[in-house]
Amino acid sequence: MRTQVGIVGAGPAGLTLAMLLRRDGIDCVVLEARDRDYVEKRVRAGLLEQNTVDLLRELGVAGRLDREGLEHGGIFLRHDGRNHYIDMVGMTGRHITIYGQQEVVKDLIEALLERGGDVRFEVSDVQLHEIESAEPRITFTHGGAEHELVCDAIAGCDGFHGVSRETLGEHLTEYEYTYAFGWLGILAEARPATDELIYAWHERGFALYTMRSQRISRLYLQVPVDEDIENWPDDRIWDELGTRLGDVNTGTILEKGITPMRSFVAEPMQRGRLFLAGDSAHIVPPTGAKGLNLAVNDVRLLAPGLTKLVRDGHTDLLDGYSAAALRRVWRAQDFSNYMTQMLHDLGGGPFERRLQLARIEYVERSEAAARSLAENYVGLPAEPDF
Ligand code: FAS
Ligand code: PHB
Repeated sequence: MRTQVGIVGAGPAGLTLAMLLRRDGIDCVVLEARDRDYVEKRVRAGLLEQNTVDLLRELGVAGRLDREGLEHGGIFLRHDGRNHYIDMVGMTGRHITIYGQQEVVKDLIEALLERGGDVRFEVSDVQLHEIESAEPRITFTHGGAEHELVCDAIAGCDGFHGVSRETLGEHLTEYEYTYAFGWLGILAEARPATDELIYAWHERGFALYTMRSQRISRLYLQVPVDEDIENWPDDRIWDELGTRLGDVNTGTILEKGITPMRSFVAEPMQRGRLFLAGDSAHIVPPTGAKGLNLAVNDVRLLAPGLTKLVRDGHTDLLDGYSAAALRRVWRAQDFSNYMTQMLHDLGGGPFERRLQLARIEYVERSEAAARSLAENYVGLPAEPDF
C-alpha cells in the first residue's frame, strides 16, 4: 500500500494529526493496536487548554465539546482547611475546559471516518523501516494478513510504550525523573461538591477534586508508588478524600486505578522521515494537566511541515519541528514539576513541608506569582515555533 503519511497510534496526537493532514488534502493512514471500543472508553486526562479547544473548534470537531464540556475560569488551591481561588480568566483572559480525553478521541474518530479517513484498528507487529530514506515503510499484521505501507513520512504517535521511540533507540538522549509516589484516581457517580478544580496540600499528602460532568466526579489521592489498590476499599478512599479535601460528595465508584508519576523527555523528536509526537516523546506528571495538551500542540507544529514536504518536497519547516515542540515540552515539564513539588508530600520532612506552605501562601498573596501559575496552567498562546 502507498500513502503520504503513515501514523502509528490513534490517541489524541495521531487522530488530531490525521484531521489536520486531511484538511490539507494530504493522504494518511492511522494504525492502532487496540480495538475502537477500547480506545473510546480509556479514561485518562480530562482538562483541555484554550489552545486545544481552539484547535478542535478550528477542525470542526468541537460540537459536543461545546455542548457538554465544562468551561472553568480558575482553580482553588487548598491547605489548612481553606480554599483560595486563582482567577485565571481574570488574569489571562483564557479558560480551561473539562471534557474527558475519551470523549475527544470518540469525536475525532467519528469525524475522521465521516470524512473518509483511514483508521485501521487491531493491527499488530508494527515495524518501521528505512526511516532515513525518502520512502520509509511500515510493516504490520491486520486481519491475519501481513501488510506493507510505503510512506513519504511516518508520525510516531504510539504513546510511551509504542514502537516508534524504540526505533530511534541509540539516536536519542533521554531525560527522566521518577517520583516516589503515584496517584490513586477514581471515577464516581457523584455530583461534584465544587464547581471548579481543587488542588489540595495536606499533611497526609496531595489530593485533587475534578470532574467529568455535573453527575460524574473524578478524584485523585497521592499514594506511595508501590501501593496496592487492594489496600483501598471504597470507604477508605472516601474517608481519605474527605480528610484531605473537606466537603466531598460520595457515590458509586465506577473505576479506580493507580498511575505512577514521572517526567520523561526524548530528544530529538525526529530522525530522517520519522517524527515523534505526544507521549511517545515525553511524559509529564498530571499535576499540571499538560499530557494531552502537549500531544495536540506537537501535531499542531508537525502538520504544516508534513504538508509542505508532501506538496513540494521541502523539509525546511520540518527541520525546525523538534526544536519548536521541545520548547513547549520543557515549559510544561518545568510547570508540572513546580506544581508537583509544591503540592505533594515529597518525604523531605517538616522543613520542606513548611517551605511548600510558604510557596502556596506566596501564590495567594502575590499577583505576579498567581499570574505566572495561571498563564502556565491555561497554556501559553500558540505560536508557529512554540
Ligand atoms: P496515547 O497513549 O493516548 O495514544 C497512543 C496510541 O497508540 C494508543 O491508542 C495505543 O494503543 C497505540 N499504540 C501503542 N503502541 C502501538 C503499536 N505498536 N502499534 C499501533 N498502535 C500502538 N494527562 C492529564 O493531563 N491528566 C490525567 O489525568 C492523565 N491521566 C493519565 C492516566 C494514564 C493511565 C495515562 C497513561 C496517561 C494520563 N495522562 C493524563 C496523560 C495522557 O493524557 C497522555 O498525555 C495522552 O494520552 C497522550 O496522547 P498520545 O500521545 O496520543 O498517546
Ligand atoms: C482530570 O480531570 O483528570 C485532571 C485534571 C487536572 C489535572 C489532572 C487530571 O491536573
